[in-house]
Amino acid sequence: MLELYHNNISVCSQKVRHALAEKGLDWVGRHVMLIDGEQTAPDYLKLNPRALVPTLVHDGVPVIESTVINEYLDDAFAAPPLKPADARGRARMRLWTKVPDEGIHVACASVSFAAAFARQLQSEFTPDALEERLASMPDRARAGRQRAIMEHGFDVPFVKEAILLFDKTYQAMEEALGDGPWLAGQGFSLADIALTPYLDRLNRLGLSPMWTRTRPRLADWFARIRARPSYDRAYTSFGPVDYDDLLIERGESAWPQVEAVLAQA
Ligand SMILES: N[C@@H](CCC(=O)N[C@@H](CS)C(=O)NCC(=O)O)C(=O)O
Repeated sequence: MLELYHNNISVCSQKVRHALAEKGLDWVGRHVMLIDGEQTAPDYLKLNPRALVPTLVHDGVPVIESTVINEYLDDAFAAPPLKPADARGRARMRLWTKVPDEGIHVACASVSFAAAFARQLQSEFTPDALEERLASMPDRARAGRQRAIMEHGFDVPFVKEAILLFDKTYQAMEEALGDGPWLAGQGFSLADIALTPYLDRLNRLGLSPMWTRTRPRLADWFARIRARPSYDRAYTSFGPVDYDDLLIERGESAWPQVEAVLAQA
């Protein structure tokens, strides 16, 4: 049996749900309420000591880290393959699957926090409850970043750097897509699954002009991804706790600030 501890709007959870949907695998969802801090509950920490989602539990054995989980799924369940058949194709694919862990994931958390989550938390928690929440996070650097954004919003230098990293990553994707329809070449792969959440999130935050205005191949790629049946199953209606569109409401106002950062670069 496959159980997935996940969250409806978490990008890393989307990535794993996307791989499960492409593989056509059945799974049982265990929804973790991040806003309530369920990821730091003692029982969950036994599965994932990093206090993060997702965690896959396959026949009782936990597997953590979304990049590792997706490779695991592709290794454990052969068809349809989500890795290129040849060594060169796999190397190319893995360069892309490393991208989230090498910076874009933290950048995504910073941009999301500045554009939406900080205000959401500040409107739902008292200052004391927010302090308690920050104190319970095992990753102290993450807690520090969240505190800085709650205090200074888009003015924090690392938020500006995060926006520039997105710009650079989107440009690299635009160029790679000149060689074929998918990031690793001719076939859809874990590379495409790994990067999709990082367009989907910015799209939901109202920041799609980062690719719709100047990156036609990337815009087409994202449209092709969204046209696949797996997109809906992974991103929209996986139930019982489906996506919620709070981010769109909160994100519209972020574009002028993001545009200003890009214009200064
Ligand atoms: N490298 C990890 C990152 C996981 C991660 O950052 N998960 C976020 C949601 S996307 C989380 O659980 N956040 C909870 C928190 O910040 O307290 C992975 O790829 O699985």
